Amino acid sequence: MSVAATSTSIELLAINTIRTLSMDAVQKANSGHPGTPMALAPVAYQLWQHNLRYDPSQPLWPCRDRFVLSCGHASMLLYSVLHLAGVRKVDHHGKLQDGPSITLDDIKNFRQLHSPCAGHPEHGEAAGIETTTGPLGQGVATSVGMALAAKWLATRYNRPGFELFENKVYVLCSDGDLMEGISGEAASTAGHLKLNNLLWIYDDNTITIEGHTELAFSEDVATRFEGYGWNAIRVDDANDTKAIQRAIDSADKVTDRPTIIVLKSIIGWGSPNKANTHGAHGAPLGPDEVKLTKKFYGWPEDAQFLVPPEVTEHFANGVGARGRAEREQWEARFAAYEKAFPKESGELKTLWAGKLPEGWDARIPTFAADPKGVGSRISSGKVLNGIAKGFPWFLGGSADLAPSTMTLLEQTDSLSSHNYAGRNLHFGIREHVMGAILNGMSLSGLRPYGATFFVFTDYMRPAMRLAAIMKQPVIYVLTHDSIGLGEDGPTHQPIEHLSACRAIPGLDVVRPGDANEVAECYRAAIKRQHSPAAMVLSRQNLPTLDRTKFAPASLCAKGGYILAEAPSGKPAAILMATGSELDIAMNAWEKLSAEGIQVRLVSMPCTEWFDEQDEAYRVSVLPLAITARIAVEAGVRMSWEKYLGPAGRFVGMSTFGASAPYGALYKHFGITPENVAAQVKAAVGKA
Ligand SMILES: Cc1ncc(C[n+]2csc(CCOP(=O)(O)OP(=O)(O)O)c2C)c(N)n1
Ligand SMILES: [Mg+2]
Repeated sequence: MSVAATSTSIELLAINTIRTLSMDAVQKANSGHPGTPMALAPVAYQLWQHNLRYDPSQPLWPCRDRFVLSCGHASMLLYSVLHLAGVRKVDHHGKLQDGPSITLDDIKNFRQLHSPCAGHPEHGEAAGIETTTGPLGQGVATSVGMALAAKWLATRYNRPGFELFENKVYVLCSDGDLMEGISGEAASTAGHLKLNNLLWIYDDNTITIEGHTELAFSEDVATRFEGYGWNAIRVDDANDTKAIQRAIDSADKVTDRPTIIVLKSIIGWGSPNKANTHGAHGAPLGPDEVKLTKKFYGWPEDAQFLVPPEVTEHFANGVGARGRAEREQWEARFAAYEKAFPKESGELKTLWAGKLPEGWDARIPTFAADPKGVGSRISSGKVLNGIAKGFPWFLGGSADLAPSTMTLLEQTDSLSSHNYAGRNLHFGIREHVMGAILNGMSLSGLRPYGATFFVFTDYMRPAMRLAAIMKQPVIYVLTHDSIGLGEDGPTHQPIEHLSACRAIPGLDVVRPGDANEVAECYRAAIKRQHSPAAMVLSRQNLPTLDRTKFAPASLCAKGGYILAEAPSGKPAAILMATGSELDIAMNAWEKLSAEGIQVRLVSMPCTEWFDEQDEAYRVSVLPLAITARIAVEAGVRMSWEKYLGPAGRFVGMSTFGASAPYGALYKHFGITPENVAAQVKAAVGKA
């Protein structure tokens, strides 16, 4: 390979600045991956300087192109570019600040506490980090949601002569990204949906941590992607910015497919010690090799964190000036659009402000008391539809289970390559990428939900975890939430999943106990704009409680509340339950009350919300003095210890379930009003 086959000297200087900043930061931190930033500096330069519609002075311009570094271990590449491009700082509320998003000092503090330059790019730490990456495969998968959101917004809001949304999504990805199965789900989906606004650039460097990709990866990636319905282009030299530009230009002309550019590169390019190119994955080069490499680049050997002023100026005159002009043109267009389309522009402004539309919850139904009741998946379906009517950018779908998860929105269309404005999404049987697509949509301002059986959160958990890390208010609609699903048996019966989901910090795990709790829990969940929520719903019918006799369901917003007090007002025990076990606990409460045993019944649809309440409220519901505490939940005990205390008792599951009608299963596993009542009696010493 040439030093830089066709780059001009200022380009080469800019590219080498990215490289040396990355090398120096990794060296100073004595940790991180310099080799990939060194190899990918030319393509990153080319994308930012000549292609991205991105105004560094307005990094949250909603119609910007998105750049995703899926190989998050190469984070210094992103930080170097954000610094050099002069991306401006934005605070945690999205307000522009003076000064740069990434300062040179931040780069000097790469991987140190409180530096926005974390080991892997963390969305929210600095403007320009469009999504959190690091778990390989998540970035490429999230990019599909971003591209889809751009298409949805364009189809819904563009008008002839007012092309507001034309944005694209550019992704750099690595061998690891494409080895991970989620990339297959993502590419399959993007190909099916013909997302021509999506471009992945695959760093085909034939090396991963253990060595040559021959060890574990031998497919022909271009052919694989052609099979997915993608356009595949090969570029043989990662230093050849002209060839890279030709490939991008040809991708631009393809109207019916996403594009992957398979870009051959040499990791640690420029480092003279070939043996070390392997080590360059996860290790700094070492001071001697840094010097030799700088010499090779024609760089002052002893200079560190050197940013030649002409490079800063070059970026300002490039992406800076171009991006600003594009954004200003767009703003003029939007100003005209506002006059011509006040309703649509009003919606967009609300969406961009991250606000809920006025009256969004006015059509959430309330449900009449009904001893037979309905499955909470059914009431969930009604509530989702009620919300959707007043919330235009609330949309979602299921991983091929809509008839079971009840997530189909009436009066709207399916989203497809023929109609990107549809609001019923069909993710196919691809839970993992569904989770990531929801993240990408949410990062683009939409309010998405995705549905599957609760047990299959195992297939989606990595993306749920990232939603929580990124504080994205994604909604998961998770039905068939326990042994209550019955005959499908242990593979389909979640046991540990409530506790496993509660273990994810920042994920609201919500398990409403009747139809009105479903309604109020959705109302509370949607209002929370900085945390994802898992709505955990039953297949089987749950009686709709008579709220004239019991506390109002609106108390669900507090996470846990006294549903029914001990008749004397002086409880000797507290009975807690969630979801489908609320009815079982209610039955036990009635039995015990009739026998004169004083027990308080607490409905606890969301422990995360409850834990957020002030202490006065929490102890008013769970007084410290009452140590006779019993929890009922058709899952494992793990997440209940904090409420149960040492004297607590738990009625639930400790093994996998079984295949049988659900009534038989509840009996078999002892989750019955009789057993609950017996446990309460034992706890208060009246057994
Ligand atoms: C899901 C996941 N598994 C494992 C890792 C740990 N890891 C970081 S980089 C890497 C492989 C690097 O190879 P490649 O993806 O080809 O990137 P390159 O080193 O070529 O930049 C691995 C396994 C990870 N980040 N994510
Ligand atoms: Mg590699």
